[in-house]
Amino acid sequence: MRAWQVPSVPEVPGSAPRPVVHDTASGGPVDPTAGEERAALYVCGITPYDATHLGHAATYLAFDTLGRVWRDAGLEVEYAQNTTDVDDPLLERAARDGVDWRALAASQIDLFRRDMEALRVLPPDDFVAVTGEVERIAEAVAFLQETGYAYAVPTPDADGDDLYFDVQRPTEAWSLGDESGLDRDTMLALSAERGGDPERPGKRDALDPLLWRAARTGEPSWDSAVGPGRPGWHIECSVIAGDRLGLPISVQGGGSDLVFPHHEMSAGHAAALAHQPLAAAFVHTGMIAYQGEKISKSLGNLVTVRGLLDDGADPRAIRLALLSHKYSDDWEWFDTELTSATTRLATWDAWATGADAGHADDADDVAARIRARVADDLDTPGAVAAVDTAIAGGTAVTSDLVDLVDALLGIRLG
Ligand code: 5CA
Ligand code: ZN
Repeated sequence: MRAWQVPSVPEVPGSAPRPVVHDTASGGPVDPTAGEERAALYVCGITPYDATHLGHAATYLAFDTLGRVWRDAGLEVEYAQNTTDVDDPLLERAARDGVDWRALAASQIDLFRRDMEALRVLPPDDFVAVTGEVERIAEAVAFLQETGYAYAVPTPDADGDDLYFDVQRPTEAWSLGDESGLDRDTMLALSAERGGDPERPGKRDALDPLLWRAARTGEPSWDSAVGPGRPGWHIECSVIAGDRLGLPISVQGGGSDLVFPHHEMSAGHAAALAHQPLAAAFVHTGMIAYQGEKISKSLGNLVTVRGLLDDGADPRAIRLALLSHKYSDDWEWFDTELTSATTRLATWDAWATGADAGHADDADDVAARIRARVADDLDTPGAVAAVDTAIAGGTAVTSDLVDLVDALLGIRLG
């Protein structure tokens, strides 16, 4: 599927160190590209039923930063992102509003593209709609059935049976808890909260996730290797990541609400399919709250990128406001975030206006500092502070430094 327009990224002399990132699975810092010249990134994409809110934007900006730092470090980056364009929340919203679910998804994907363009987020090389991959996903589910990892649960109300993944069947590269490190009670609670069905009778283990949902009347379905139906959620991302990037990938990314069950189960499926770990590192962004609660389409406390832009915000200021927080922190958006970022941006713009092509040692020091900060677990607040300090200290600005801020932070000054 078409992604979106590629923003220009200046080439800047020098390079960033290879970034280390916090890996949820090991609980520590990891260089997910150690010994390799290529970085493969998969980031879980939107479920397109409502506008891009600041939580989504912050998540995609964090991985945009990772891609930018990898490029600056001289790595070749391959990036895939899915769109969950068939899933219960999307179908429910379409039914509620009396619109066709396909039309709803298409319109929301379009809005997402526009928001990502406005924020100058580097597009994925592969932007993959789940509805285009159903056949491939069904083949993977059929393989899991043949190899004993998938089993049927009697489903009287459907055309065929739902298929589930057996979390207790050993794989070489994964066992339950490897990615999330959570205890069973927490897993059970999160499974119920985030799309799982621990109460469903007939499963081998309450935590077993759905691989294939057999066709029900009134629901979209596809004919496939495992009969008519549609894919479960986690298998989509395992199959798309493996097909498009090859396993193991360097980083599997998304918000911390995906740690369990989504990334845990995606890792389990990948291990059962390919005898490989899904990723060298699992990287998770914190949750952004607004008015005291996690921003969420289902809660409706949305601050959208589009809304801020329509109110006249400079997209660079939205970007700067989000990058001023550490990606992995949970934090709350206040309307003053944008005011402070706008003020900071005006100071940065004024500074950049004096840029010339000459060389200055202190500008080189600032560049090294910015590069070191972003390479250290994407410390964008540290990089922002480095620019602030340079300006406050009267550092002569060079065009290379302006280019570096553009290349790494995605903000074109001046
Ligand atoms: N389609 C699935 C992933 S396969 C999904 O979670 N879609 S989503 O639209 O709900 O979220 C898209 C991305 O934004 C996910 O990575 C999710 O973790 C992240 N996200 C959602 N809400 C927030 C929030 N409040 N703060 C930060 N990130 C968020
Ligand atoms: Zn996903």
